[in-house]
Amino acid sequence: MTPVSNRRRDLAAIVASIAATVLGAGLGELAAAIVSPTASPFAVIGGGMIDLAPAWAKDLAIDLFGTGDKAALLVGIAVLLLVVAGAAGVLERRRAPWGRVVLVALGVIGAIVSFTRADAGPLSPVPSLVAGAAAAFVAGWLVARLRRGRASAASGTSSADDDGVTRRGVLALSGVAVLAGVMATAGSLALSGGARAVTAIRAALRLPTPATTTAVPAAAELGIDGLTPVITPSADFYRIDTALVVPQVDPSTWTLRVHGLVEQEVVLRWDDLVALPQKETVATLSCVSNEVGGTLIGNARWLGVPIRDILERAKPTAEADMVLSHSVDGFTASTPLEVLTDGRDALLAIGMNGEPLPIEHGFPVRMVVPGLYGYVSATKWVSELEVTRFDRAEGYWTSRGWSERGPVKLQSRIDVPRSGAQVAAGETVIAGVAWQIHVGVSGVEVQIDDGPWQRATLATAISADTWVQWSLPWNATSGSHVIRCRAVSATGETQTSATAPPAPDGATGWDQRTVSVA
Ligand SMILES: Nc1nc2c(c(=O)[nH]1)N[C@H]1C(S)=C(S)[C@@H](COP(=O)(O)O)O[C@H]1N2
Ligand SMILES: [Mo]
Repeated sequence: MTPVSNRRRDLAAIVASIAATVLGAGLGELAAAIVSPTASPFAVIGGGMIDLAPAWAKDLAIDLFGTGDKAALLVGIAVLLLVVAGAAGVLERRRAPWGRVVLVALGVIGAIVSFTRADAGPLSPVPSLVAGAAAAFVAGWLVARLRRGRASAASGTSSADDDGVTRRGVLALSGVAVLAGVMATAGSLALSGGARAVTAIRAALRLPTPATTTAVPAAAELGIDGLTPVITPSADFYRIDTALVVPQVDPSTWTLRVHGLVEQEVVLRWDDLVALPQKETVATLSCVSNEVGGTLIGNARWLGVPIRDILERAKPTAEADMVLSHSVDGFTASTPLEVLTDGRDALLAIGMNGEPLPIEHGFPVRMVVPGLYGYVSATKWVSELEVTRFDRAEGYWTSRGWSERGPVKLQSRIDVPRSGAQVAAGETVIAGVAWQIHVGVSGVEVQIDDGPWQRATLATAISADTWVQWSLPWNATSGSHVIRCRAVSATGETQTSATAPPAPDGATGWDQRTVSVA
């Protein structure tokens, strides 16, 4: 036995084990597509990792990958899995059956984690167990062939290249296993009928006509090139959530249970909800993770039923001070009862910009509460309103170190010119958006280099619940310039220059752009 052939055999074992794992993973996905899409081994492990991640990890992931954080996580898991699979191959060749044990253990870990997921059912562990068992079986079989090749070569009963042929045979079979794994994965995608079904149901839905609407005045839109439109198209609306697999909720089986500290438990079905008087309102939604100058904020027309109308039926008891909203996927948000009943347009929303909610924005029903960051108010795929107290329960992000309450802070952003933009000297324009949702903005001031603060022109605000566009003409002189902006709230407060990071309750500081004028 030469060292070279040993190394070659190790390599062949690594390839075989990785191929077996690709096949196992593919079969796991196929099993998940049949029993329950959210039980996919990748979704289960990724979801578990997201839930275990500490507070800073949310921001770090958003910083590093933007809203592609989920794809990055899945790629990371896949790479890690293949590294472990490769090691298991070497282990199996040298110390059988320990390689198989490692692969089965991976499946068992997935099965155990699957039980901890919010939407776990009795079949949830099946896909992970299928994946682990298939990977172990195929890896064991392939590596055994490698070992047999060695045995026959060593005993001298076969020709000298018997080893090579066996190794090549194992590599060829590994190729077949990878192909089968890829086909199984493709099959699982084709079989994801649940997602297609809900997409079709959504497409066929007709939204009820609102009893009251909010008009969007023409003067709310300044119409400046490069300035964020006052209403964000749904396709451009930022998306933030912990759901690795977007929940697929059929309105015909959706229910909302209102319970806890209430005199009367209430269960609403979709037909009950759409039969109630609907309100259409415009509100800006911001993520607490939005950095100064960031884009995790959008403004949309929302259609839905005021949450206070639902709470009125349930009659919260005097001791209640919070509503913990639950999503079908286990996410929770703690919203002060006071905010939900003070008369603002806090909605159980079913429509966004004139259409049913997009599936990734919470179809069929989500919450929208003007004035609060999304993490304490905007529960998507909402299924439960638990009336409780702040000293008895905590929302998802609060238990991970974020603040218990999250009123949106006074902020303003420069959209034009873009950071690092090349601007031609002469008359141009500086423009952006400003907000303190549910308080309103009375002015925006702009400073160029160390010059005086100049008052910008505000567009007509749709309401205090939305951001407002602003602009300032600028006679740009050649050279490099620093532009800063700050908002003044409707209550006369000036946006603070003190910088704070997003955690634990929202970023502060002034947005600033450096532009070079030619
Ligand atoms: N079910 C569920 N709802 C959720 C979240 C979540 O992770 N899961 N994230 C919240 C956060 S942090 C924000 S900022 C908003 C974002 O809503 P959007 O994705 O529609 O923009 O949803 C909120 N609702
Ligand atoms: Mo958020």
